[in-house]
Amino acid sequence: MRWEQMWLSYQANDIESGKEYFKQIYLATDNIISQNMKKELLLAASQMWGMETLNFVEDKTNATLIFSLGNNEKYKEEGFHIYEKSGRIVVEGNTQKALLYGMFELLKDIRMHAVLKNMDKVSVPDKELRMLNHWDNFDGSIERGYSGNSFFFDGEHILINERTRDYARFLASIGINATVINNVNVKAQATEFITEPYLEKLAELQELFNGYGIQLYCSLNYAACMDIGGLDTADPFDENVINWWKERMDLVYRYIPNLGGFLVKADSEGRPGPFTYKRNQAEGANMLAKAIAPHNGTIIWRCFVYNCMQDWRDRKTDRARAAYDYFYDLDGQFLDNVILQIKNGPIDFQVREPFMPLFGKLKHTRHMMEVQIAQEYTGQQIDVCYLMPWFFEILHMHTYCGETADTIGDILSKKSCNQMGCGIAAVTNTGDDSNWTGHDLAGANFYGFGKLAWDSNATPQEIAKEWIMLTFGDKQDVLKAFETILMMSHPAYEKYTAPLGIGFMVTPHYHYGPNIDGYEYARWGTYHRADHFGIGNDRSQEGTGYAMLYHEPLAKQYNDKKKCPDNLLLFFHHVPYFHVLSNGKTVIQHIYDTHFEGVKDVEDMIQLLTSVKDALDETRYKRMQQRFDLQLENAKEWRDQINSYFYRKSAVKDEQGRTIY
Ligand code: GCW
Repeated sequence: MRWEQMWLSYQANDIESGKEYFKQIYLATDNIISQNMKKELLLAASQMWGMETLNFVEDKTNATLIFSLGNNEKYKEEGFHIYEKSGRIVVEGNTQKALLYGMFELLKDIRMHAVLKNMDKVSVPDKELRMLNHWDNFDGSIERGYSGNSFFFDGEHILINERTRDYARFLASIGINATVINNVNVKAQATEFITEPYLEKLAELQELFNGYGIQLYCSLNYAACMDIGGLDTADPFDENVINWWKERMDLVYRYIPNLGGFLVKADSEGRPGPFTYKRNQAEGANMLAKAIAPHNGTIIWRCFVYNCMQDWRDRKTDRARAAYDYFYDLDGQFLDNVILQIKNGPIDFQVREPFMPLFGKLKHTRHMMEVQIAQEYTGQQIDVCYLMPWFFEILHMHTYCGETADTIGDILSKKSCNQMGCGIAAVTNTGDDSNWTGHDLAGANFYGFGKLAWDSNATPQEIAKEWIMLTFGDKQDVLKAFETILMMSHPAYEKYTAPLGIGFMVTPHYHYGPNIDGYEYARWGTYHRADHFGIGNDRSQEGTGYAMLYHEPLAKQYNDKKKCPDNLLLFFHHVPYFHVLSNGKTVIQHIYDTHFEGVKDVEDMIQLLTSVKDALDETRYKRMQQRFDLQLENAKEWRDQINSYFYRKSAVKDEQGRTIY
């Protein structure tokens, strides 16, 4: 099966201008990246204009397209400058990788029919680490994967082929510079990744990635020293454990000298970690960090640590507090080559959550943010849910950390909280489906993440337009229809699923479709606490106190029912169904209204898709249409289950007398 090219299909539309600049190309250096650049330029030129060869020249005097290595502090390591002057285009950067990014930008501009004459743009990424996290298992399955199986692994083998190369091209084309290829839940055979039989293959993969400016990372099993090392402890203070990891890292780096490092999920959802030995998270992370430091490696340590054996009767323990409670006091204790990886919200990638209060509180610890473009809780790539508006909102939230630059985006781009080299990671939505992402429109999340990772100020709407044009061509009606669909999709999903920031209410384990009480009496710490009178979690000062973990004025705002934003009300408060929201509606009426509206939104999206049917190729149209049918069913199921549940609980009728079962 041949796979598709997503936004890198140079045949998506007719390109007239630009060809004249491809007459003589000056690309002086000869290294693994420049070779790939030559290949890409030829591929693009042949597909856009039918050119069969390109003329790469040694002398720039008459060159029409010049890639030039320079030394300009402003561009740092990865930024570039593209300008047109007197019939020639110059792409400048300080490193070969910067030129690679500049090349992809130029090709994009050409395909977007940008005016090349006198163009002049400088682009420097605002975040250093722009990373994907794959939850791919060694057997080829993918945890929370919704687009087929892994293209990295099959039956405990590491795959490296043309598809891997295309993957690397995609990443480079949107500026992603690091990737973790295996699931953070490292079990069984995957623990052996760091043994000789696999290291050779991983080295080969890193070699391929080198050609696209991508650093390879792997996830590791904290108890590997026991599982494969034969030790009887994983205590980070134990001499044997310390030595085992030192030797292990030496071995790993002998094979892969420029491996980025490791991502670690410890003491979380059954994974081993330092807690077993009464050591804290810093003690655990630092042991690995010391072992990897001689090789300039980095340990990325996840903060997704919470008690997943909670008693649902217990109203004081609050999963939302967990990461804060475990990590806040350790601020300043992590070594410099540790980066904490913090999920955007305190619970788990819900359609709406407040931001994790560790942002703006950690002042002496490197940290980055983790988001999820695999749509585990946002429709599983059956329902369309374009996440960039949501991520954009998160990146622009103020933490009120006391510095002028105080948004989450500012922190991730080193502007505040003493950050040195940090960034953003996304749990990715890719698999071996021919279109890579299952839903064709889910490609917008892959593309969009790269763009926002590069620049927190890239607007979701512009990103969407760009992506549609590169992926589907430039027919105006298609552009308009898809742009509308994408931009309405996250609000729609929020409307027809769990209301007012309450989250969860999903089918246990699978996390698709409604099951309002599915997690209510379970151990996972995700409750809605609905009864005959009201609904919501009391996280105010009188409740679990979570609201007070934020800097002022946020703490006060979240703590007060009357000031708390509507869309987070039930996250922070338990309120009666008659509580009046800022829009003047009662909570119960809001629930009814949004759930009816959400379904209507999906119907509108389907109409939009149908309206451009003739302008789309059949394969993609059919794939999308089938998914939209399922999405409509899903939305109806959510609407009717949620509305019926709360109607029966509250016994309050819908003001508009619509059908509630
Ligand atoms: O949301 C939960 C997922 C798990 C995942 C975990 C995590 C990889 O349901 O499948 O495990 O988060 O982030 O570690």
